[in-house]
Amino acid sequence: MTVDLLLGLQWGDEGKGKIVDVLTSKYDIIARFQGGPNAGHTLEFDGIKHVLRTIPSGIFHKNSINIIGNGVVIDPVVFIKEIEGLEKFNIDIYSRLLISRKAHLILPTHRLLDAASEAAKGKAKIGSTLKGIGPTYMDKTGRNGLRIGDIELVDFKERYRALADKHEAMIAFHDVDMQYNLKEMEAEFFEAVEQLQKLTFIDSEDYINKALKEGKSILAEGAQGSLLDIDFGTYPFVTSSNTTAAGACTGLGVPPNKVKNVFGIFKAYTTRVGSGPFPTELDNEIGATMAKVGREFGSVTGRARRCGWLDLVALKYAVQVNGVTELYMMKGDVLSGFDTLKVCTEYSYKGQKIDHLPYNIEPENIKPVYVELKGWKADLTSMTSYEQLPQELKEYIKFIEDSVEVPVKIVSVGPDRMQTITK
Ligand code: 2SA
Ligand code: MG
Repeated sequence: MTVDLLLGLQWGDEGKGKIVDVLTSKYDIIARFQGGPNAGHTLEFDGIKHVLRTIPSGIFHKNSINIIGNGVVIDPVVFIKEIEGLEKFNIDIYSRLLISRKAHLILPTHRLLDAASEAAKGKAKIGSTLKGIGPTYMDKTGRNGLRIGDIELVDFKERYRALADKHEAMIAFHDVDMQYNLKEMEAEFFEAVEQLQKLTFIDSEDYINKALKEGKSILAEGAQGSLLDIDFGTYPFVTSSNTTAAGACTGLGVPPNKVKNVFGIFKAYTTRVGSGPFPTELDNEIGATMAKVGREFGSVTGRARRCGWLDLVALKYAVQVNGVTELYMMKGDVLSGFDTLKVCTEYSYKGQKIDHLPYNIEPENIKPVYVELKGWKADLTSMTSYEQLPQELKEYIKFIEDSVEVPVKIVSVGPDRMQTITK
């Protein structure tokens, strides 16, 4: 069998959690391949809202196996809290969740280093989620990291100490004013590591490839979004992993020729949290309306998200880099009520019109060029079929499809599982 990918095409928060939940019943295995507790995948059903951080969204389905792949970074403290939250709903996590031994561990000092690095950057800060993501991936590529498999070694504590001591020296080097109680953080860390050992650690690349041979179907669930990719995103305002399609191969050990469908999720408009360029940002009433109606606040950190019009230049770029085969449009309901909608189709770059994402998309270099489309007034949230959708919305969708040359297959009209229209 093959692997399908589900990826966010913008700057994250496209609604991946909801869609992966809608899709999971079709797959035997759901796997996360990158990122860590910087993600917050929101799922709503039966009147309850769940926010998943590191655990794949298939955990709510009793027949799915969920894998945390080697490309993920795990903070045991956050992870155990997430498990405890799920246990309240009587979910048998222990039989449904497997963790790669090669996934890296986020240490308490990684979180401190993240904070120290951001503080030292001052105005130039990335706006990181302060979960220790950057420093953990730095240790991974710097070949210093600790992995899940190391927990099983007799000298884990010594290895931990050596790395944490080095981190402490680095924190001091940043020379920023920071108060912390590392002893307390470490006690919590080791308690969580103890708990973590109740879970099953596996050699996930072997497990996954054998599962493929046995005919099992796999869905790889991306976190963050394509424009936050370490290579193809708006560097340096990005996260530290490959959020794009290729990341699923390196983050799970899946060969490229086993990847089949690539589902790309995007919002009908655009949002971004943290710093960095955002060409179609609306720092005005329209943006404020989108934020309010769309409840645009980070599911984890509660940070307000910046809002703006749909950027088709950026979307086309993401579709290209990922090889998207189907598009899923989220939050169309949030755009109800506007007389006209703008869509960015080109950038004006150094006085010339271009239709691709240039190296530097800082506001002083590019200005978005918009096309105006008619808005719609109807409330979409109780609509259940594509035929019911307003003509203007259908035209909005058609405009997107013609521009990026990939069909929109799902239109989401609300946060609930049920508010999902298949075209
Ligand atoms: P980091 O923490 O090092 O990965 O941050 C680097 C940049 O990546 C952005 N980033 C995100 N953007 C949107 N959503 C994210 N996840 C949470 C969510 C965020 C939240 O899904 O709701 O709760 O606020 C996410 N994770 C990382 C981040 O803003 C930096 O720009
Ligand atoms: Mg999110």
